Order: sequence, then structure tokens, then C-alpha cells
Amino acid sequence: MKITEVRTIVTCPGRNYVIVKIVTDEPGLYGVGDATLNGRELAVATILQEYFAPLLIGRDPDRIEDIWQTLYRGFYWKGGPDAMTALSGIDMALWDIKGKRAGMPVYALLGGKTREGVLAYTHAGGRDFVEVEDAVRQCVEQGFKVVRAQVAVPGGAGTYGAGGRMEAASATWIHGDGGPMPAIERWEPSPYLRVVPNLFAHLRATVGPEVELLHDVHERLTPIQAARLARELEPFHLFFLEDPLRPENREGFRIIRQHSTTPLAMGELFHTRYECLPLLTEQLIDFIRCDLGHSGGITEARKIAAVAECYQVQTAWHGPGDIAPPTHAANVHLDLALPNFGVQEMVFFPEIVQEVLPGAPVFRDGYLEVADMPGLGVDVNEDLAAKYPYQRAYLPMVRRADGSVHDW
Ligand code: CS2
Ligand code: MG
Repeated sequence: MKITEVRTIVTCPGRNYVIVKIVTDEPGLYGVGDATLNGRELAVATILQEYFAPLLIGRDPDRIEDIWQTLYRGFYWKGGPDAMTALSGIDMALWDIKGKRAGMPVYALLGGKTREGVLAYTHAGGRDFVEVEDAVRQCVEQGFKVVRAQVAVPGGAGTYGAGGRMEAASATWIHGDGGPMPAIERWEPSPYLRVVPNLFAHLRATVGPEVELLHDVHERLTPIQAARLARELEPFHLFFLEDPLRPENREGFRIIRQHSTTPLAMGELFHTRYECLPLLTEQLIDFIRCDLGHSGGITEARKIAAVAECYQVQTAWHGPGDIAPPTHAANVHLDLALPNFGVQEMVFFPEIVQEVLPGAPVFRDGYLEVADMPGLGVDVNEDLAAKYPYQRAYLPMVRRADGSVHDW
């Protein structure tokens, strides 16, 4: 069996997605993967088309590990978000082919189910505590047992995640003279640090102790600020505090750990197992939450999970709306097989996305399921995808009160 074509499909059914379709010489046998990197879609599409695709033509798609090594170690300049996203899309498409060829779902190839369903969380946001409380209640009514809560900080225009379920994952579509421009959010640590513990005090007092709650810091704090937040959140028993520090500063997790027992999660901005390693081996986090679409696909994630398992760290793979259904499906296939799965972030895709990219995992009473069909179970409707051409869009940027740039 040989790869005959690697197709890169860029489409914008409401937001931009980059889809990889690997076609083989066996009639009708192809695989579908996701190589979407929010705000840098065309850079990844270029890597796929110009550099990776030519190396794959004529290769045996069954040799996933060898192809992975070729596209990672084979290049002198390794890693980085753009190349790792391209590699992830290829990796998913190859696992999809392998499953279809074997007549088995990917989770079966990964060792088979260790659980019946995949515990899921989604997003509750609001402009004030009562709006967040209402959003959490809605999630609970829908069946969610774990909910992420974010609230607007007074004076902080466009606070991360406060707009609700899909907002956190949205690119922005602000038009300036030269076309779309990034929205600018305002953010200051002091008001944020005052508001967040009060939000969780409010939620525990109103929605009770049972629903599991978590919060995404979005990599904005310094280590000592994060330590303060983690400590002040202790009475409210978070499921985890997500991504407190910039990914560059892994040493900072030691400071948070010294001060708090709030469980910590980190990883959506990591691109390889090497970035995860010190956090795992030093037991500085409790959940590893890499993005399968940006860190080398299923092949790399299962290795990361295996190291995490040694340290009783659980997985919580990134699952926002800005990565496409194939990554969400890959998440759930892996979650079903992993012994140390923790929780899975999810979104509900708009109908049009489900038409262009059918086969996203299905949510039922707090858990995610995938169809019991060969491969990943996702597809791409290429004719429909062509009707929604790419539109340039940026993620927002953050500036402090004095006008200086801060991490978004
Ligand atoms: C977020 C993401 O889901 C999350 O936890 O951190 O929505 C993140 O903002 C986006 O993936 C950025 O594109
Ligand atoms: Mg996050």
C-alpha cells in the first residue's frame, strides 16, 4: 500500500480549519486529520503542501512511527507550533487509515477501551457572578459533571473566556484599513486576583459542592501570583487550575507547588514530550493537557501519557473550538484507551461545521462517545468545504493599563 496524495484543505465554515486528507492506492482508502493552528493556518498549510507532502508520496501509510520520525527528527530544524501542527494532522490521518484498513476503531488499535465513556467539561462564562452561576447551572442541566468557569474582571475589556461557551475559542474579526486586526484586551493582575477567588466562593455557595469546577488562567500570572491564587482557591476544591504560567517558565511551577494543594494542569502550548518532561518527573502538575493537534498527534500524546502515568499525572487534552473535529475524535479515541485519562475539554460544534467535517464525538450525560466504526470516524465534505474559503483572522492581544504588551 502506498500514499498517492496528501491534500491540504483550508476552509472557513465560521472559523478557519486546515484539514489533511491522505489518499492511498487502495480504492476508497484515505485518512483525515486536523492541522489547524488558530491565526497561523496558511503557514501550516504551506509546510504541509511544500515540505511534508512531497516526502510522503509513495510511502507505506502503515509505517506511522517511521513517518513521524522522518518529519520530526529527519529535519535539522525541529519542532515549533507550525511544523508540529502539520505533523499532527498527518499523524491523525495515518491512524485513521490504519484503523480503516484493520476494520477497527483507533481506540481498539491503542489497546482497547479502559472505560465506557470519556468524562467531559465545557465552558461557562459571564459578565458577573450571577451570569456565570446561570451558565454553570445550564451546563449541569445538560449533564456536565465538570465545568470551567470564567468571569469578566471589571475594567478588563474582553476578559478571557467570560463571553461563554464558544468565545474562548474564537478568533476575532475586527476590520481595520488593512483588513482584519486583532482585538485588544485590557488586563491587570490585581483586579483579576481579587475577583477569581470571590467567583468560586459565590459558585460554591450557590451551585453547591458537587459539581466539579475548574478555571483557566491562560498563562497570564507570575509564579508568586499564581501561588497566591492557587492557595486562595483551596477552600473551593477546584478540579484543577489550568495553565497558570507561561510555557517558557516551567521552573515557576515549583513555587506554586510549595504554597498550595490546588491541583494544577498545564500543556496546551507545549509541542513535544520534552517540554512536558520536567513537570511530570518533578510531579509539579496533576493533569497534562497538551493539544493533540499541536504536539505531534496520537503518536506523541500516547508517549507523553505513558510518562505521566508513572507519576500518577492524568490527561486532560486540549479540546477548544478552534481545533477541528478530527482532533476532538483523536482525543476521545486516546482517552478511551488510556489508563490515566482524567478529563476531556469539549465544545459543541455549530451545525455547519458538523456538515463540513462530520463525525465529531457525541456528548451524552456528561460523557463523550465515538461511533464504533473503523478509523477515527471523521470525514471531510470537500465540495462543501470549498464553499467556505479562508478568511484572515487573529486571536486577541492583551495590553496592560500602561499600554505594555502582556500574554494573551
Ligand atoms: C483555551 C483555548 O480551551 C482552552 O483552554 O485556552 O480556547 C485557547 O484560547 C485557544 O485554543 C487559542 O486558539
Ligand atoms: Mg486553556
